[in-house]
Amino acid sequence: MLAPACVLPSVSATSAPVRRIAHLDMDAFYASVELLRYPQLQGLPVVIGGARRRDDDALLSRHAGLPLAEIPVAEFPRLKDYAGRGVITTATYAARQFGVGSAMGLMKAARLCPQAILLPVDFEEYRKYSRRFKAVITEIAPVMEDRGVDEVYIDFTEVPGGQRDAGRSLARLIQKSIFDATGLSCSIGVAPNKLLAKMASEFNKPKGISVVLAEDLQALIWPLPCRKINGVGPKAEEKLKAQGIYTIGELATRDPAWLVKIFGRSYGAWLHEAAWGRDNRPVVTESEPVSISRETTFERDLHAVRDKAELGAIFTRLCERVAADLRAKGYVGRTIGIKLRYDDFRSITRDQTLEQATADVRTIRRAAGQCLQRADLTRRLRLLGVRVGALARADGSTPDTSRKEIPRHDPTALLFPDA
Ligand code: DCP
Ligand code: MG
Repeated sequence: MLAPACVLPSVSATSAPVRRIAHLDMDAFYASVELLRYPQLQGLPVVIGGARRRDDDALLSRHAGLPLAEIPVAEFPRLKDYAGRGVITTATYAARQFGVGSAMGLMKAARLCPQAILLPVDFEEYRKYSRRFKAVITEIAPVMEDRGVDEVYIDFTEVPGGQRDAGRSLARLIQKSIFDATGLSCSIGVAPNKLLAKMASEFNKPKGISVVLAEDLQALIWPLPCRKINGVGPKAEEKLKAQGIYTIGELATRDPAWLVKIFGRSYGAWLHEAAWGRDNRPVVTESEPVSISRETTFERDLHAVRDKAELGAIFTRLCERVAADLRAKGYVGRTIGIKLRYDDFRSITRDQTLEQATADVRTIRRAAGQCLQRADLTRRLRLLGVRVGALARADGSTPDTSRKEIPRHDPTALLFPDA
C-alpha cells in the first residue's frame, strides 16, 4: 500500500537545486568603453587598435577645452588614413558588418571599411571598467570566476532567484545592473555547466540572454561546428575535419575509444565528454596557480663558466624567492623546473618531478641545479627562471589547476644577488 502523501517529503523539498552556470561576456568591450567617452560615435563603425595614441592626443589638443563628447565626428582619424602594421583589438558591431574584426590588420580593415573611425587602445580605462562591472556582479551573485578583462563565469545555482525562469530573471537583473552602473552592455548564457554556458553567451550577441537546458543539447549544440567548443582550436578543428567530423553532433556519434586512438587519451576522452555537453568544472572564485615561478633577465648576457659565481648567486636567489612565494601562498610542489633564454632568444625548459612535494629552498636548489646540468650551457644566457609546478596545498587540500600563473619577473635578483 502507498504511504499517505503527507509523510513523503515532496520532491522539490529534497532534491538539490538544478546546477545553473552563467557565462557573461561584455559586448564589443574596448570599443564600448571608448563610446562612453565619445558618445557622438554611437552607431558608427569604429575600430580600436594600432599604436596611435599620438593621433588621439593630437585630436584632443586641437580641441582643448571642448568636452570630449562635443568633438565633431568629422575630426576623428579614419582607417583609410592609417599606414602601419597595427592590428584591430575589437570593432563596434556597426564596423563588423563590413567584415572587420579582432586580430585583423588595420591596413586590410581599411580596404573593407575605409570610413571607419580608428581609436587607440587604452588598457587602463578598460581595466577600470572591468573592475566596475565585476563588482556589480559579485554584489548580486558572489560566486564569480574571473576569466579575463571582459568575461566571467557565475554560479547561479544557490543565488536567490537564480532558478527562476531557468536563470533568465537573474541574468536580466545582472545585465540591467551593469548597464545602470557603467553604461555597458553584455551577453549572458545560462546552462548546466561552464562549457555550455560559454557557447550560449554567444548565441544572441549583443545584449543577449540565452538559456541552454540539458535537453537542448541535440537541438542547440549539436548543429554547431566543433570549433565552438571552448578548447577546440584551429589545429584540432583541422584534424577533426580530416576525419570527416564537422559538427559537435557528428563528434558525439563517434566511439570514444576511436577518439582516444586518434586524439590521445586525455584529449580524446575530453572531446567525447564535451560533445555530450558534460563538464563538472566548478566556478572558481579565487585563482589557484598551476605553478609558481621567478625569472630574471640579466643586464648583460652571462656565460655559465666565465660568469659562474654571478650566475650561481642569481640562481640561488631565484630559488629562495620561489620557495618564499610557495610558503607565502601555502603551496608545496613536486615538479621543479628551469627556464633558460639564450643570447639568440631561443628558450628551453628542463624539469624533473620529485617523490615528494616541497617548498624547501635547498631541495628546490638541488633539483633545479640537476635540471641545469641537462641544458646546453655553452651559449651565453640572457634569462634564467626557476619554476615549481604540480602544486598541492601545503595543508593537504587539492587546488583546482585550470588556470595559469604568469611568472613574476624579478629585476632585483641581479641587482641584489645576496639581498
Ligand atoms: N581583444 C584583443 N585581441 C583579440 C581579441 C580581443 O585585444 N584578438 C580584446 C578586445 C575586446 C576584448 O579583448 O574588446 C574582449 O574580447 P571579445 O572576444 O569578448 O570581443 P568583444 O568584447 O570586443 O566583442 P564581443 O561582443 O564579440 O564579445
Ligand atoms: Mg566580449
